[in-house]
Amino acid sequence: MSENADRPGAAHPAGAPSPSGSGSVPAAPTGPVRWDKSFAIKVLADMVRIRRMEERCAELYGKQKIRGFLHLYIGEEAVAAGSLNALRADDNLVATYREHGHALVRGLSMNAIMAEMYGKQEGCARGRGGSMHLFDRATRLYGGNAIVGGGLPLATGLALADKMQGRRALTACFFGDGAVAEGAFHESLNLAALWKLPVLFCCENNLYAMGTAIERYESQTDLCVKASSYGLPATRIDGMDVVAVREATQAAAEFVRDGGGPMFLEFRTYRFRAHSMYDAELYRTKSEVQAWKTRGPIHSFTARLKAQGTLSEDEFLAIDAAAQAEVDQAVAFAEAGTWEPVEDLARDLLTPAPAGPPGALS
Ligand SMILES: Cc1ncc(C[n+]2csc(CCOP(=O)(O)OP(=O)(O)O)c2C)c(N)n1
Repeated sequence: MSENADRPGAAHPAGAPSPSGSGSVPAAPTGPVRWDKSFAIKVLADMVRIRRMEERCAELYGKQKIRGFLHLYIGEEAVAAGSLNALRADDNLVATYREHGHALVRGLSMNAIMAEMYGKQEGCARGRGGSMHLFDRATRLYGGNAIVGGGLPLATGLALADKMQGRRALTACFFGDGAVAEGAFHESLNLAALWKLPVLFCCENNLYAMGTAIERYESQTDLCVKASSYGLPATRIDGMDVVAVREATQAAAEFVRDGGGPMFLEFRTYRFRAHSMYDAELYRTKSEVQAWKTRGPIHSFTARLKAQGTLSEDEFLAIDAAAQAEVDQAVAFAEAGTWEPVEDLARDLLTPAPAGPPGALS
């Protein structure tokens, strides 16, 4: 893996100094993993699949096979893999532009994701959305949203519809720390709390909004304080610890589904790559990034499983090889994909209503 520190056997210095930048680096998670082996391997494989898929996306971007914006999730995989493996298939999911991992864990095929990245019509949004707008009604993935905070009102509305229709499902809404500074965050939490809507607000706090550290744009950097001012329970979780993420999400999901109303989870995490593909990263030091990488979620989870004898190195290599093969297959699928014909371009546009007489209102 190109993120060398985050792989089995890589250097993992205990007690590495905290960076001078934003936030302190949590100690690497340790301790037993009390999951069935098959489940533990599924969660590990999900993280490895995300990592391998996105590493390839970065390469393909350099070759101009993938164009436009591309926001990688590398480093944050434990959040999607841990939380979405605690949800049910009939729960709704709303995410941001950094959503490739969420789509994959949700069950979209890597083929459909990669074809969408390429802009091919075999993609999950017929190639019209691209990286930031992965969408799939069959798995209840309601985007991929390029507007910071844009998913929160959508999730609140989905939950309102579910509540009115008596569906016992929740809507999990993922957003970055930057969204907490948006009006849409406050409007959504306010109404969701007032109407006791089944929304799980999942904040992926990677400590930066583009190149701005959280201390430089938030008056209150404890995001749980902000959320709980609306009267809903709010908890902070180590987002680099896939076990903690999954356990916390499962408990929260039960609370929300049982009619407890919305809940706010803040996952403290870190992106190892640039914000998007063009970013000189002048806002953080290399030592800060390195300190977080040594606590990478794939490395720490693998180390725990190995320490308790649940996973061997050969089994890890097999998971990794399967992920690489899946990526190869997805790239071949996207390469063989087709462009939407020009005559289809207006297909989803609404036909304008015939104009009435001047000044007429209907
Ligand atoms: C309403 C709005 N304002 C500004 C932008 C430009 N923008 C794109 S990403 C981003 C930073 C968001 O940071 P955060 O929510 O923490 O998510 P992260 O990228 O760290 O995952 C901004 C300001 C936007 N897309 N939408």
